[in-house]
Amino acid sequence: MDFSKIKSFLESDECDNVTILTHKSPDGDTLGCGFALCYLLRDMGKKANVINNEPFPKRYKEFMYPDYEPMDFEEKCVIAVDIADLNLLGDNLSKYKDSVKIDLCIDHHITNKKYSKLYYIDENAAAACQIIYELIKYMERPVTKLIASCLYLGIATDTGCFKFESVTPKTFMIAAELISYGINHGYINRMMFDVKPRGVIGVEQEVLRNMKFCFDDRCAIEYVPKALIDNSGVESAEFEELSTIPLTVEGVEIGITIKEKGNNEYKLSVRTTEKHDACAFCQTFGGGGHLRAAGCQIIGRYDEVIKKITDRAAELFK
Ligand SMILES: [Mn+2]
Repeated sequence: MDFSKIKSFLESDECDNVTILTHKSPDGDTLGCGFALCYLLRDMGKKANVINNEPFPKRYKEFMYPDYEPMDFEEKCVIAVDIADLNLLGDNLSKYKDSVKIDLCIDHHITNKKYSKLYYIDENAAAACQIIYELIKYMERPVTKLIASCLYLGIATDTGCFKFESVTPKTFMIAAELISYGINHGYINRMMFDVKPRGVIGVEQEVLRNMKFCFDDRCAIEYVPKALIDNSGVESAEFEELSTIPLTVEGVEIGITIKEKGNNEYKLSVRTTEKHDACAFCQTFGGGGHLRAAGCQIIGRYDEVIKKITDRAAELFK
């Protein structure tokens, strides 16, 4: 798949009244793609909306959708961004889980299921927002300051503020061009990576206190009970960075975060150093993602879940 096909599709009459799908528990990358694409299409005179399983997080509002209003139309076209698997849409968007309904998918996950009619997948892109930027340039459409802000935020957050090994010269080149549109990148970085609500600190204290180490301290596991998040008074998007904590401990090669989602329902986030493949780890449980950061869902009693995870980790430390 190349940009020329995507360009002609986006310019065609077929591509109007567009619903843009973003993944559940939305992060900066999926929303950055969604809104940048939405503003691009609206600028081309088309009708487009972004939708998500949950309300859009307040955390990203000033940078991505300060004045966003959904448009009224009868949907003709559906585009998915940063979504590897239609299961990641969430229950409220389940009517889109039928792959014939998805016209185009733009993504950067190696584990993308290629569920759409058209797709553009570049697993070498550090963030899906990187692809959207290249696409807008390819189409010779204007990059507004708001579009630049959406895309910069998506790239910064998906790369841990340009720290991950997924970052390439192209990532920096694109980021450099994006900051030339006058966005306040220093402020975005500070709000995304340094500043957190008081409620998050309370949750981190609790989670750190109970962090478990195993396999000669090469694996760290933190557990986040649902009640802890619910009682924090902070929206869940603010806990995006929680899963990076275990790997910050010296000597840890695999950092695992277990978030309780419901009764016997857990979401795993796995982060690894260059010694291990986080994606392969999560694929064992039906999930996926990237080489150093991946996720999956596990159903079962907590003790069973812990056993499954440690058994899987044991294979790596044999
Ligand atoms: Mn992404």
